[in-house]
Amino acid sequence: ADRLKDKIILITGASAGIGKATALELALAGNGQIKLILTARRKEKLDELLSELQLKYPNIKVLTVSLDVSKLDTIGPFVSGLPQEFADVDVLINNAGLALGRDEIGTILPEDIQGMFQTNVLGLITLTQAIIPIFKKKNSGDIVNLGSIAGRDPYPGGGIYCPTKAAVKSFSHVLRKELISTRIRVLEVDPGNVETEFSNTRFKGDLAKAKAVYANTEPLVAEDISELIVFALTRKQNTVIAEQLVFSSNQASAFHLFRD
Ligand code: 8X3
Repeated sequence: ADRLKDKIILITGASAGIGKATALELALAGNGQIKLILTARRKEKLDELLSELQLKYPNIKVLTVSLDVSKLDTIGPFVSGLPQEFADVDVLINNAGLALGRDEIGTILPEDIQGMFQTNVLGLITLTQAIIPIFKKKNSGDIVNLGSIAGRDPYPGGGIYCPTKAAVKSFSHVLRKELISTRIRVLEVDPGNVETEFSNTRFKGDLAKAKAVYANTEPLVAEDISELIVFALTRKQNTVIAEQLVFSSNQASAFHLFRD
């Protein structure tokens, strides 16, 4: 808990799923003695989360900002415009990301290709670039990147999503190597199936298709992943949990999924 004390923690995609669960888990682990910058497209969801956090932790400092990381030219102004109290970011959690469709290559919609790369890759890279100078200046800071089993074990129907997550992994590797002489940590978490809004988004609101992904598998939930993010962040400074590949007990690869 002491290791989180007074940290300024920026989370993207904090309105739901793993991002939201991570905000709550960090507040719990830090006993409310942290500053959270919560960003997502849906500001009203962030403000609901802000109320929930303030009710539980009267002293917590929370800033909610409507940010769509796919709108690359809004990222620089967002970082340089952070109020002084929140400007000296200590932790960046690159959580925002999405899958759109499971169409085979040759039939993928151009807007889906663009949508996934824009958020999962270009948004993540652009925000990281904007934060890195802050970390380098003080020679400390943590970056958590949300990868996926999809980035290691590409599957049919993942023609774009899988490459975006492979790009996240490659980017994390380069960054870790470039930062080897610093105290800045790069911590990647690679989940398998986690039941969140992920599949609702992928199947564009087709709830039956979304539910079928997790049917009879006892999937992980967002809190299972946020616990691991907080675990990695709260190890001692010299410990880098570079990558965590996480499955439910019914999953062993992108393909091996036991349904009972
Ligand atoms: C989410 C996991 O297997 O649907 O990143 O790609 S999967």
